[in-house]
Amino acid sequence: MEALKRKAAAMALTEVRSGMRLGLGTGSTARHFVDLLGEKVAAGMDVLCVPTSEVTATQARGLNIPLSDLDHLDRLDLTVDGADEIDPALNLIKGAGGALLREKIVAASSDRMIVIADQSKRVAELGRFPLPIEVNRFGLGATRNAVARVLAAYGADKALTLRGEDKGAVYLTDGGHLILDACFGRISQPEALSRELLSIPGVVQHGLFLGMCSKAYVATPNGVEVLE
Ligand code: ABF
Repeated sequence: MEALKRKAAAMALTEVRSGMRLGLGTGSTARHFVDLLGEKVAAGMDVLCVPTSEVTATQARGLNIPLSDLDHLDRLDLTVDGADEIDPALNLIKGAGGALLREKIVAASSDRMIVIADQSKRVAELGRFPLPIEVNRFGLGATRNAVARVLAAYGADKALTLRGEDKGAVYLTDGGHLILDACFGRISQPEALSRELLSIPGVVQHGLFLGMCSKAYVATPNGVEVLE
């Protein structure tokens, strides 16, 4: 599996040119990309990067990859990131790694977003994977109920869980928020669901990335498939 992820990452790296401003994704597949980018930087490639998480920032610093942020860079040329699900239209579910808010801000600030993944991430319809919904700590009970009402209207009749609650340590994002994971089975109206979730004041962001990804490199045992 790791070899497959690395192959997808290597394909995405072929799109990177010296002088580019890059968004660096989060997760085990994006980690391979950052590793390989580090080798290019060591060999003289000139890039300036914005990481999507503290974990990725730490990795990139360790590889001497020059970093900046979106206070200093208005636009990025390309973001390369992983995903939890990819549908045939390249709509995504992201956020298993908890970095969805920064990932979405960085992707939205990029001219192009490329996803790298192994074939297990391909789905005919989004929703098999729980949808992460990042929420503010203030008013959690009310926000959770409001989210549950929206989910019920969209067919998510299974549990809505607060990430980490079952382990006795609630998960906190880099931004200090919490994550609710919502099980759908299938999400038949992702755009409408996205709008409704974002209309709840306590919802900071969710893991539906709709119309943001322009290309995906998906590694299979027979080679890397390009979806666009
Ligand atoms: C990030 O890492 C997340 O948005 C996504 O949830 C996850 C994918 O991780 P992996 O590459 O480890 O499967 O991209």
